[in-house]
Amino acid sequence: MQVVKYVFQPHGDERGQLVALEEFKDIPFRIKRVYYMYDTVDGVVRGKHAHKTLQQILVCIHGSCKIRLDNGSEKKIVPLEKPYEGLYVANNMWREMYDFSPGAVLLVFASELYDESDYIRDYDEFLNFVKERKNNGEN
Ligand code: T46
Repeated sequence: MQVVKYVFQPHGDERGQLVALEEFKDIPFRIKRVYYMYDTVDGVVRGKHAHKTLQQILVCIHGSCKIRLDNGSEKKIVPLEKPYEGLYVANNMWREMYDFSPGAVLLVFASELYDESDYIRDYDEFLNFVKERKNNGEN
């Protein structure tokens, strides 16, 4: 499984750092939605789903957390610890976010508007989805 992590260019000077992200340049899709999570309760695991079409870039802009990615046959754990790093998460990837440090803020850029019907929340359904895509010659 290939993990795609972007390292964004900070504009640093004596005042501190600034990161600017533009669609199709730093973010590989049109940004239709931005959301973020904070005050995450200690020990909690978020996510536990995949998507039919949604692509996202996850940036832990404060603190740290871990992302578990699962493509149906392989799993990888990706730590997000830097505000200038973005993890690309494709639709067909089961994702779990956990191990949030106190005060962590996870910012997400999404390629689509919120749509509950795009979620695959059942793991067996996810495995079937991945299998069908493979049978159809899709990634
Ligand atoms: C994902 C991971 C990384 C909305 O109303 N609009 C939104 O855009 C989103 C993302 C959520 N919601 C509502 C739906 C639920 O009532 O906010 C509540 C929490 O959402 P959810 O349980 O889906 O949150 P996570 O942290 O499990 O997952 C989220 C995204 O939903 C998901 O697409 O990939 O973050």
